[in-house]
Amino acid sequence: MKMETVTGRILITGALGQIGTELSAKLSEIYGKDNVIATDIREEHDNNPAGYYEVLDVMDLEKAKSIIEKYNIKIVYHLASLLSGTAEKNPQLAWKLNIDPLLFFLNLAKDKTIDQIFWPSSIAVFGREIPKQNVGQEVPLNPSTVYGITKLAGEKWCEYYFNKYGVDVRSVRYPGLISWKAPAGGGTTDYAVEIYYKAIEDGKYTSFISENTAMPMMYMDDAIDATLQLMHAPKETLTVHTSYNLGGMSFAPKELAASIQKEIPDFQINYEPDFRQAIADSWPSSIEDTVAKKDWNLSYRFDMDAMTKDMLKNLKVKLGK
Ligand code: AKB
Repeated sequence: MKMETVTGRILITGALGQIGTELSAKLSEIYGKDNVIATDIREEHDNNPAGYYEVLDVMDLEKAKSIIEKYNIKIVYHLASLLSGTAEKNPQLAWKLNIDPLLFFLNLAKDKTIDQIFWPSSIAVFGREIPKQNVGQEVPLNPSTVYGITKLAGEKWCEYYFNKYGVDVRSVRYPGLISWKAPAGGGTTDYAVEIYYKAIEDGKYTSFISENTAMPMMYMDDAIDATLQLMHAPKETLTVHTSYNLGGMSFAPKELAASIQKEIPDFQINYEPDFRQAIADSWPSSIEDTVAKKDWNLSYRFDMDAMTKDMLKNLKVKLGK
């Protein structure tokens, strides 16, 4: 891949998380690892592919500022966030962690200290008073979860800073993300990651989401491609300044289990829904993303069966099976 040049360096928060792990690697490949500074709250960072690593609790805004200055950061991928399951248990922490650092980075962009921000929103912004299927870009947003409220507020802040100060902040509403490199943590869609580990390790899985509850999902390779397509798109082509819908695919636990059974015929699944079922019930089952396709050529490479094949192949190697 041809290496791109950047006028300043790139900072990633939450770099050891599910998205951050893969985005750090991809950005290091594209821009050169010396241009990528990975940060996360964790001390250990053995497999960090970026050129630099700094321990950062993203709520420590003084430290964040000193890292921005030290490395001449111009682009921020601000990924650190509490996800839906964890946020429901810690509403106040979720509000502080999911909003304060976003506002901090938006203000740095307003003051022209940094040039561009990526911030992830989620399908959690959707809630009641809309159809379950093919939810469009512009619909009433009525989240019923703490996480959804933080993501909706964040989207509105992004739009406000764009409208008022011309801040170049870009965002997508990620569906559930499925990947094998780093585990998911604290989300409602995490069952769709755990199921693959358990299929390989135990041949069976107990799902905390009920068998027919479909949610929008996406393989991580497609999510990383979409993120970079959006960040590289010419500013003038973008028409959404809250957050772009990403549809990916839509499936229920029963359908994912059937996809795994094509590869592991003896795999068994049963269902014990927990508090996350109510969160899943409040979300759409599928998302429509024609605006992203039109504005910045969003496209996907993986359907459910292609994802299952790739997940199982890579996880078997990772788990030594
Ligand atoms: C979660 O389940 O909380 C996340 C999300 C859909 O944003 N994966």
